Amino acid sequence: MAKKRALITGITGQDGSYLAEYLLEQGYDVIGMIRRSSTVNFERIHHIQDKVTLVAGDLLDEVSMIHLLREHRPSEVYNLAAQSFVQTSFSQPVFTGEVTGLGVTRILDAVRVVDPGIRFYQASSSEMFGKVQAVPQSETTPFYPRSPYGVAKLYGHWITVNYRESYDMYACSGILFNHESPRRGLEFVTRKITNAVARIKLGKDKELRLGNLDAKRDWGYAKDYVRAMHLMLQQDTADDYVVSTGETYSVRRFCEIAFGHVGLNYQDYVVIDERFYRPAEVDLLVGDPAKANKNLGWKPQVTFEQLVTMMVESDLAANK
Ligand code: NAP
Ligand code: G4F
Repeated sequence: MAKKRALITGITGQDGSYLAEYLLEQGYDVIGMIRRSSTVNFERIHHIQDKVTLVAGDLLDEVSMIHLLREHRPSEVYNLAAQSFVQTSFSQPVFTGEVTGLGVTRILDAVRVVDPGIRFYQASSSEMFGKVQAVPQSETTPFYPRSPYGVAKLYGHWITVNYRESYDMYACSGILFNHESPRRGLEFVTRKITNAVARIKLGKDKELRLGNLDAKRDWGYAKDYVRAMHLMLQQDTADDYVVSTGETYSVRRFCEIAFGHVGLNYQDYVVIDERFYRPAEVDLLVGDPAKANKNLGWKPQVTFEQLVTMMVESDLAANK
């Protein structure tokens, strides 16, 4: 049987790197779309670089994606590329809209033009629930985004649904809650904390400056979540799914566990800094993963405490 072939946009990111590993394990040919930059940023994929095919393209440029889809003819496309940092979306709202919002139309339309039979996954986000209208949040909970990023993702979600309904495309929107790992970008709160814990423990830093410690998130492990993306594209019919753990913890609790793991008290090191507050906050996210559990047979395997300690241990090793 011919090998399955998948295109991943955002392969240099946290999720792209784990998804590429996972699809290689499943026997796929993996094509990774990378954007041109003046320096190479392959840290997360250098260990699999000789096993994947990297091709140039950009979500801002539909023609680039039409060309690479024509040349490589994947059977599945995973659109993970985005300006994904919520804080930056407040200072760069137009750019975020172009990439994270309109970028989805560009790639969906490229798929429609080249081969509407290609299966499509869109990386949607629990940020779309924003000021939550129900607890926990499920596929039927109304959306109320609280950031330009959340608004852009909501556009991406609905254009995915619209292309599915208009052109009968197999297009899925995965509404993923926060997922973290040792490969998480250093600007996101979890990795910012675990990296600081390691540096403080090793005597390299003295404090950690954070914003709102009372925000609550449903945090899972990125490696668990890429399995759900793949499962969504293996069903008889395309659908949208919430992917989450069903548990929620505050940033403060994350700090307690992370500092506690190395025998420190977070209150001795964390300094509240107004610069890290957001113009509008998402106070609470907790997802209901029942549909993904039932239809996809998906369940997370790593607990919150295991995730936090795994990230601290990894940052201790990296900072030594
Ligand atoms: P990430 O680490 O920030 O990775 C983003 C990727 O997008 C990078 O590979 C980046 O390339 C690429 N990219 C950015 N702009 C691009 C453009 N114009 N053209 C092509 N590629 C571009 O994000 P992540 O955490 O892996 O998340 C993956 C996706 O899931 C994102 O869409 C994110 O919004 C969404 N999501 C994430 C979470 C989460 O908790 N992680 C939850 C829900 C949804 P460079 O390396 O060149 O910058
Ligand atoms: O780690 P964060 O920046 O992630 P956020 O905003 O929840 O977004 C992440 O998850 C979304 C899914 O819901 C993704 F779609 C998105 O791409 C991204 O991956 O912030 C988490 C919470 C926020 O409430 C923030 O206000 O932590 C709070 N926080 C407190 N101090 C901080 C800080 N966040 C950051 N980044 N830095 C701080 O110093």
